[in-house]
Amino acid sequence: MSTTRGIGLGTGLLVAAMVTAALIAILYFGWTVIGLPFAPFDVFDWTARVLPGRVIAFGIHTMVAVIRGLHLGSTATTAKAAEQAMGIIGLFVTGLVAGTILYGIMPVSRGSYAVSLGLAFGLAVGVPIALISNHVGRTATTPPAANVLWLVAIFLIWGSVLGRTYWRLNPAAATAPIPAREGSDATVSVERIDRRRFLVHLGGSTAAITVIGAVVGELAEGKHRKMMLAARPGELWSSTHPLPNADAVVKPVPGTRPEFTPLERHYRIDINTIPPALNEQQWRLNITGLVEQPLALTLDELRRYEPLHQFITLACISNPVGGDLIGTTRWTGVSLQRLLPDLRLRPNGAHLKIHASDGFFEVVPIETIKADERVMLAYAWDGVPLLTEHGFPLRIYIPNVYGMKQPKWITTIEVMDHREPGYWVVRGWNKEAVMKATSVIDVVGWI
Ligand SMILES: Nc1nc2c(c(=O)[nH]1)N[C@H]1C(S)=C(S)[C@@H](COP(=O)(O)O)O[C@H]1N2
Ligand SMILES: [Mo]
Repeated sequence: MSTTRGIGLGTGLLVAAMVTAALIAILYFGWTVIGLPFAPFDVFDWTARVLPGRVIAFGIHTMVAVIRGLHLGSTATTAKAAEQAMGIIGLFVTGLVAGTILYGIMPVSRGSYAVSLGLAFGLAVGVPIALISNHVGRTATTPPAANVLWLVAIFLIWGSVLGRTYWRLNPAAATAPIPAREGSDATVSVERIDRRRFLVHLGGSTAAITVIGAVVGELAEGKHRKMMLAARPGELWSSTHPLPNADAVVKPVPGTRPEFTPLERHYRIDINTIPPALNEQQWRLNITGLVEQPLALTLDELRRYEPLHQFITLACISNPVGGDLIGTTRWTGVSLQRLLPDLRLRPNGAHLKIHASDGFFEVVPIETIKADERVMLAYAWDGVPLLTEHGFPLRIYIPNVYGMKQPKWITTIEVMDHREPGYWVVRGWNKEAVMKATSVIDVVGWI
């Protein structure tokens, strides 16, 4: 009854699934509790940047259609959750595939080879993931060297556990120390019990790690989220001021979407699984390129300029008619027209390239700024500093174009003598992205 390939593919997959699930839970725990990198999100974000724009557009379009078609709730929130799930599933499947290959080529003769082979697999999977994660660097708040060490170490452990387990589950290996008589029923049943016990043991410990990692991580995450949402309700401009249309004769029917979008209901769209968290103390608005003197402005310096307040409706180009990827709030910032003289451009400076911390960018002609004082660098929405997910500490407003041309999390303004296409235009999206007027009837009321 004894065979050389003693464990079936099903068992092999089960082992890889258990060990990879535990690995993901440990990464999650390390991220939420200590701030170490959560590789699945970083790798997802990297993929979203390198894939062709058409593929991404198709993905977004499909996701929006499915979320709307199935009434899955807020498009932006559901889409972000789906992206995060895709990142995690991506790592899980990578673990399954790598585990299955490892299992397929596992030598049965010597345990030490098995562990070395497992370690080699850990390196082969872990090193690229660590490099990509560090390159994107979105999730980690710990130093880069620590991040690479952590990820490589975790994947080495993953590989060695897999290697050892596959070898251990193999009857040829398991019986090696016992003088086994081929075909002896006694030996086979001892082996079976022993392997089953081993599997149960492995299942128990990986399940425990997975559950503890996920639960503790989730608790830590919940705390962060609450802290972020503690958006001082009394400080909101809208909580102490009537809206401009407050005493209009025509009143909207109940159920009509509000003309002013509550901050926590404003859609969020960007290329990040986790929004960049910039630190106000360390942050500067760098002015570089064709200027007499490079500058590094603090947020307070920008706030000292006369503020400009505007009610702005922002929409995503992926918003279908009647969709929820659109929102209106009161933006506060400094008009670029007002700021321009202080930037001291060289005579050939004709365009501003706006760089964001996530690699997003857009180019604005000086002409546009000179012609329209509404172009502004905004630091507040509804009277409070921008929320992290909406671009803290600084974003731009350019009238009449879709969100895809309006960087959040701005870090640098580079003065150039030529125009360049923006992030999404480079990826083949609409060049002008001029916002189309839309009108929606949310509910019909009658008297
Ligand atoms: N840095 C950065 N800015 C960005 C994006 C991004 O991916 N990165 N996405 C843009 C897109 S496509 C839209 S629709 C708007 C959405 O802004 P909001 O999330 O605050 O509603 O942000 C824009 N600014
Ligand atoms: Mo967008």
